[in-house]
Amino acid sequence: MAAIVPIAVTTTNVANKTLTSHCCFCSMQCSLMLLPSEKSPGLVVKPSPDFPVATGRLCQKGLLSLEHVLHSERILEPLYKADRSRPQAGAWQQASWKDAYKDIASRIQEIQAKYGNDAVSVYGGGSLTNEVSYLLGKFTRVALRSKYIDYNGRYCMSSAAAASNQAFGIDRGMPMPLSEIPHAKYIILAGTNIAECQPTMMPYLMEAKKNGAIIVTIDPRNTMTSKLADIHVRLQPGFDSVFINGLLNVILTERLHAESFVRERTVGLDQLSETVKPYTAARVEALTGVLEGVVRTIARGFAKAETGIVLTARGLEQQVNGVENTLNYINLALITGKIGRKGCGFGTITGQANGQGGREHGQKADQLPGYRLIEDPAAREYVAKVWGIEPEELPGKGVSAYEMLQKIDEGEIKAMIVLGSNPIVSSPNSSLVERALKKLELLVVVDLFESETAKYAHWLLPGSSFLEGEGTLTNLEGRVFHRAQVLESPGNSKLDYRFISELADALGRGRYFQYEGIEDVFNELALATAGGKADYSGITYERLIQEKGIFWPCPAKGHPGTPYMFKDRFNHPDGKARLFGITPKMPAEPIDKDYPFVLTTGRVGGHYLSGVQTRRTEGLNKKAPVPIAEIHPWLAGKIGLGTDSKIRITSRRGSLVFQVKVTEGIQPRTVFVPFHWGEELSINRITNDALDPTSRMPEFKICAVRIERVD
Ligand SMILES: Nc1nc2c(c(=O)[nH]1)N[C@H]1C(S)=C(S)[C@@H](COP(=O)(O)OP(=O)(O)OC[C@H]3O[C@@H](n4cnc5c(=O)[nH]c(N)nc54)[C@H](O)[C@@H]3O)O[C@H]1N2
Ligand SMILES: Nc1nc2c(c(=O)[nH]1)N[C@H]1C(S)=C(S)[C@@H](COP(=O)(O)OP(=O)(O)OC[C@H]3O[C@@H](n4cnc5c(=O)[nH]c(N)nc54)[C@H](O)[C@@H]3O)O[C@H]1N2
Ligand code: SF4
Ligand SMILES: [Mo]
Repeated sequence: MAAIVPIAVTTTNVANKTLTSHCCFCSMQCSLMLLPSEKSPGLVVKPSPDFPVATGRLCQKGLLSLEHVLHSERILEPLYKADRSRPQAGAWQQASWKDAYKDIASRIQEIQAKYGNDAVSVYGGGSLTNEVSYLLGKFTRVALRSKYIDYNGRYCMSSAAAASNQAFGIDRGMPMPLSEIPHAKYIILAGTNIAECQPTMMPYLMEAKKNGAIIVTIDPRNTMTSKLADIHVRLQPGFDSVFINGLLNVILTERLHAESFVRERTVGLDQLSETVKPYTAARVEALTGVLEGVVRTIARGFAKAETGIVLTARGLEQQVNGVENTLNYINLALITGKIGRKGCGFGTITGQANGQGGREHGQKADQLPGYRLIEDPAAREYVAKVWGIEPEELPGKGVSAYEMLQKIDEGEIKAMIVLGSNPIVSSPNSSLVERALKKLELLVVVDLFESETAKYAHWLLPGSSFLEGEGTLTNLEGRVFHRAQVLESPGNSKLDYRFISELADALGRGRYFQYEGIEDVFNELALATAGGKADYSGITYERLIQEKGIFWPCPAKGHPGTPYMFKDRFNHPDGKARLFGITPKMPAEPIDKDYPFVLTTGRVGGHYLSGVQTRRTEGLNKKAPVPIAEIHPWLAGKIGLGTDSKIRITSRRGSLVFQVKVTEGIQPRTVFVPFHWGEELSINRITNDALDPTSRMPEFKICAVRIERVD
């Protein structure tokens, strides 16, 4: 590791002797400490017992998280491309922040004068703190006065959020803390690979197992997580709702449902019962290949278990039917009465570091802080008052992340500021994204590195890493916590929140962005959320530091926070949850004779998302330097795969070649490819950009492909 960035330790933490922070990667948000070390770079990361979530544990990514922060490729100065017409071709030139602001602001003003305010857009991320997420939303509406903002969480939690809102009237990924898991006697894990994606959650599942829990995993692959399972259901991607209807059918026909809970706390049973009637266990076996007996065993086991938990993640959510799939898993938890009491709950596992908080404070196209809807007159009035503007000055709702990229391609959006995302690697059908980025008159990327997206930028500005930016985040359980600053910003890099305020100033809107420090931003955020669904108004930095985290909603100063929601009521006005009978639909691109196999995509344990950080971490990259496609021996035989062969995967959008691993542990018609790489190793060049009609989530998990041997 070439550590050329000088490390300066600030006074913020010296008082504590050890420097503590939280890992920048997944939503577990494990706490870590930086201890002095003899070895370069002079600090070493150790797990910290300081945070009651993953006490004393870090996975490989957390242990190595310092490496990218100090990496020699960190961007340390504002950079620009002189040739504005073809930025991706020229070399970077260095500039001062003053010149950067001047040029960016004047180009934004020119573009807005010519095409209107909405021609400038913002694309945020779920790794950013609550404060930065909040400021990005405010900046777009108040400084740019544009309706176009969305963020990478659209690709992550949007189906889960829509389903939770429909069923429960509120979206907190896990409405109960992780500490409920060990009390569950039956646990269903669907489309979630916890062992690789939230490794420090595994001890909770292991403890449950020790306490006698049955664990069922539902996934097209036998994963590291399914090793823990008593039953693994190996489904072809796209069949979750068929399978769940089978479970619901057995439970309802055998009258195993929780009658009084369903009567008192839910509405919609009749419609649900009608819908699932045709899905007998025998029919589900015929449709999915899952044996009738297995359907019955799981249905009876879960319904009769004294306590139980259902957890879902992207496997079934990143589909055009992602909202409906999630709703069907919620049905299962509701009709069996497994919500609202000890050892029970339904949760969808949030992905990114601040995937929960990042979706609450106005980065989403249709939302204002606290989950308020931007088209709700009362919400507009309240937030406008907090921001010191008139409600009429607030724009309306924009469109989802991928649709913004489409609008660039169509010519409606002319400029974009990307902060905390790498959309050319993480968006589906990325040749459209490439074409769109090339059309932009102004692309500003604020990042730690020259990401694949930054290669198309006119300006690449040095942002702040997790060790530099103080702020608050909200973990997968809805626990808000404070993350201290540990290092000074290296070189001429800048705290993300300062960049946003200073650019607002350059645009002549600085009076709305006057903050002494980050705590000021939080206090304004807390006020803006008061009375909203995600209410932070009782939270202060002082409390967060003293209490080591507070669960929202926390609507008043002395309020203890809400670790466990839905004990007595759900968030719909009548207090009841909604059941939705789901008639399973086809994926956008079903297999056919030309494209006879299903491509699904996801993650490996050692890399994170678009890989910009983890591909620069030697210890992680060594283990997985390139993506490996997984196929079944049956499929390998069919294409005549030899020991040294690679495979070519072709979808309707293009063709890519991958190294291959043959494994019994995958559904025979399915090929799995991780998405952490760019350019010709980026699987998103060939994924499908069909969107869920409600959540606008792309169908990352299913597209039809052809597979050939390459020697
Ligand atoms: N190591 C690592 N950890 C991470 C991340 C990372 O990039 N790397 N990213 C973080 C983020 S942002 C997120 S969102 C989470 C994601 O966490 P997960 O959702 O757990 O991760 P994925 O690998 O995308 O998908 C999970 C599983 O879904 C399965 N699957 C595919 N299609 C289907 C289907 O139709 N039905 C069902 N039931 N399963 C299906 C896949 O085989 C895969 O094993 O992880 C977080 N943690
Ligand atoms: N095929 C396929 N595609 C997928 C998925 C899938 O399962 N399959 N999953 C989707 C999901 S769930 C997600 S969440 C998205 C994520 O997709 P992306 O948002 O593209 O992923 P990241 O790699 O987190 O991008 C973050 C970028 O911001 C930078 N960065 C990190 N922290 C900071 C910070 O604090 N400040 C600044 N200024 N920059 C920072 C990083 O260096 C990196 O370049 O990918 C989605 N795409
Ligand atoms: S489990 Fe998640 S938060 Fe914890 S160390 Fe690993 S990547 Fe970081
Ligand atoms: Mo995600």
